Order: sequence, then structure tokens, then C-alpha cells
Amino acid sequence: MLLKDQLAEKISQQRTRTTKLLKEFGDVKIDEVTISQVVGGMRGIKSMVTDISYLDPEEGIRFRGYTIPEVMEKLPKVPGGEMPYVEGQFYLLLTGEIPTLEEVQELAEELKSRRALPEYVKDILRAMPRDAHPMTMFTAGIVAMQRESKFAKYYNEGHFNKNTAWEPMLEDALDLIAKLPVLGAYIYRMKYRGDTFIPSTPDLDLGGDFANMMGIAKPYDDVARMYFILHADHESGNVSAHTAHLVGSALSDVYYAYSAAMAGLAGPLHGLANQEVLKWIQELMKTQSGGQVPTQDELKKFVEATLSSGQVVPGYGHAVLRKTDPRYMAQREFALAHLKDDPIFKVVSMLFEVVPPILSSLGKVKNPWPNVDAQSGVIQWHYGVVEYDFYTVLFGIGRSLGVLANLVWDRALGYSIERPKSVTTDMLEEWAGIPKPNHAELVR
Ligand code: CMX
Repeated sequence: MLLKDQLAEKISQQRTRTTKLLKEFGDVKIDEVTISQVVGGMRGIKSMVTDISYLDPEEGIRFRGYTIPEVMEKLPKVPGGEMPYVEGQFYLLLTGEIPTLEEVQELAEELKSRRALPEYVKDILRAMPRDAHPMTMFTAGIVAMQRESKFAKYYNEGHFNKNTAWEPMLEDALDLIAKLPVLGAYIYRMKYRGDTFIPSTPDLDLGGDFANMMGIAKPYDDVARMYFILHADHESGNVSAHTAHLVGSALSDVYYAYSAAMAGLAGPLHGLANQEVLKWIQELMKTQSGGQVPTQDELKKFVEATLSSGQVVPGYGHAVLRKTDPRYMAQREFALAHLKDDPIFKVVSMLFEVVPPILSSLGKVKNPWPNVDAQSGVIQWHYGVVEYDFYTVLFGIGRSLGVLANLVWDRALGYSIERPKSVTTDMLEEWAGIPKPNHAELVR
């Protein structure tokens, strides 16, 4: 496989760099940690390494050094489509090289041969209550397939070796990336389309086949490709990527690690925000303007009511980014070209003007600008995916590209089991110089 040959070469170069850093420069200090970082979700602490993507707070994400517009321009395009091959994004994330059309097509063929979803996964999904959240089904489907893990088999048969562990990890990553769109579409058609599963079509690429299995006509194939490419990775510290890295560090395989990551993605402050945005916009249109596009004043009133009830404005803000998310802008560009008259898109555009000044005026929000989730739901809605609790599954299919590339590299470079140290509140107070309260003060 061209991908595997290129990856093997890169791994041997990268191992030399990592070994040198550890052996010769292991004592070099790179950061200091404050109490607010320790108590406040480890924000900004530099404690993980990945070369797959880097999130600059001012510029946004770069995949292997390329900005989103560069990735969209340079990756080989699917014949007849506007968007690149999703497979090309995985090739880039894994090897750091923009693949040729031949390299992408070889990988696409490889993935096609791994698409089949085991029958027992379908049985498990069918045994679940139909009103279970699609992310619950998606997570369960992934963990159920753990018995297929080639890495677990390799480990259990006593073959574990730090030099070769990445190879069965790559096998698992390829299997899972190929199966996730089938799993997602199966859940969608079972839950929302009267159990009418559409089988995979072997001559279609990953994005095209997903659109086909969802039963949605063009240009939804390009929507799927764009969506999966944009959601592929956001460096390693976000909840889903970090969870997979943590679980994988115990030498758990891809199925365990990625199902755990999906449980994190299902949180309202992370991947669930895209469904929250659509729900919130529809509530806005229903309560403020009788289902029509609201005026700026009606919109402002709703934003303020959201904030005063103690809720966050979904789709706005970010833990690292400090500007408008370039993934928002890439989707906005697509929406302007394909659905600019859609009433929900009009509301999304109005929110882009109205929300940032309101959030800024609170004085505490570090980033008042929209993130990826503020834009993605409306595009799905426009093409008929109106069941918004499904949107996080779409995010989860895309996120596998970066997270699983990282897991392969984690094993290639033999990263250690993750085990940060915790401290007690007493210790923090002592380091802060706070005198210990006496017993009388404590009971007062
Ligand atoms: N609406 C209202 N208040 C917000 C806000 C928003 N969109 N974003 C941040 N704030 C508030 C925080 O709740 C926090 O308030 P308290 O001090 O009272 O707790 C304060 O501003 C400071 O927060 P921050 O440092 O700017 O942001 P955090 O790193 O704590 O949180 C995030 C980041 C994404 C969880 C937060 O901005 C948020 O809840 N946004 C809405 C949900 C959302 O869109 N999530 C998707 C994130 C995208 C992704 O997963 O990639």
C-alpha cells in the first residue's frame, strides 16, 4: 500500500527526532503552570505533542501546516465534484504529504474493501430503543466492533513490540474509518427513515458513498466531503481527541479509544453544540417571529434572554481560538454559493453580526466569535437532514480522520501511558500562601 510505505519512511525519521529530544533534552523546561490552569480544566498547559494539526488562537487550525483554504485547494478533487477526496485528508494527516491522485485513489480502493459492517453490530443497534440518542448508538456500534481489533489480537498473541505496534494500529484505523460512514448511515436510516438501509456502492468514494447511503442527492456528496474534512482534527487537547489519546495510551485499541472519544464528543459543550445551535435557532424563530426570519431587535432580545437564563449562546466561543473559526468561514462560503436564500441561513448570518458585540459586552467571554458549530447544522437542514440530534454523528465520522492518525503515531513513537499528577486543595492553598483556617472559622 502506497500510504503504508510512505508512513513507514516518515516514522523512522520521526523516531530519531523524538528519541533525541527525550535523551538529550528531556530536562529542558517549556512551561509554567498556574493555579487557575490546574483548577480551570488545564487550559493552555503544554503537555501533549502532535504534528497532525496545530490550532493557532489567532489564525485557526492548520492541518499538517496547511490552512483550510490550502487543504481544499491542494488535495485531489473527486471527479465531477467541487470538494476533495476525504481519503486524501486522511493521507495528508497521516503522512504530512499532499497525496497524488494515484495515492488517494489507491487508499480509496483499500478503504472500500473494508467497509462491510458486521451483522452483529446491526443486531445490537436494532435491539436498542429507537429513541436512544444516535450518539449512544454510534458509540455502542464502535465499541461492539472491538472484537475485530487486529491490534488487540496482535497484543494478546504476545507479538507486542514498540517497533511494529503501529502496523496493527494502522490496520484498525483503516477498518474503522471505512466502517464509520456505513455505521452512521445505518443508524440514520434505521432511526429516521423507517428502517430502509441503503447499501454501500463500491464505485463511490467515502463522501459520495455516505451521501448515497443517506439517500440524499447531489450536492450532498460534496457537503459530506467538506464536513468530514473540516471536522477531521483540532489539535490534541480537545475532549474527543484527548480522550482517544488517553485511552490509547493504556494500549487499548482503536475501538475502545474511539468509542470513549465519541462519549466525550456527545457533550453539549463539545460536539453536541451543532444540534444545540439548530434547536436554539428554531426556538428563536418560533417564539420571536412566528417561524419567519426575525428582525435584528427580536434576535437581540432572544440572545439576551438566553444569557440571562444562565445559558450559553451555542456555536459561539472557544477554549483556544480567539477569532472566527475558519471552519465556520469555509462552510459559510459554501452556504453563500448554494443556499443563500435559506431562511435559517439568513438567521445564522444575522447572528454573526448580533452575537459578538453582546458576548463582548459581558466582559468575561474570551472569544465572542462563531465556532464551526454555528454554521454546520443549517447546511445539513437545507439538504434534508432535519433530525438535528444526528449532527454530532456526522462530526464523529469526520473526527476519526485526525484522531485515528494520531493513535497510529502514538504507537509509532511509543508514547507513554498518560498519568498526570493531581494535588490537593490544601496544597494549592499552601503554595498560594493562604493561612490555614482554624476550626472555629470553618464552622462559622
Ligand atoms: N455564551 C455565553 N457565555 C459564554 C460563551 C457563550 N457562547 N462562551 C463562553 N462564555 C462564558 C463561559 O461560560 C465563562 O463563564 P463563567 O466564567 O461564568 O463560567 C466565561 O464566558 C469564560 O469562558 P471562556 O474562557 O471564554 O470559554 P471556555 O474555554 O470556558 O469555554 C466553550 C469554551 C466552547 C465551552 C464556551 O465558549 C461555550 O460554552 N460555547 C458554547 C458552546 C459551543 O459552541 N461549543 C462548541 C465548541 C466548539 C468545539 O467543540 O470545537
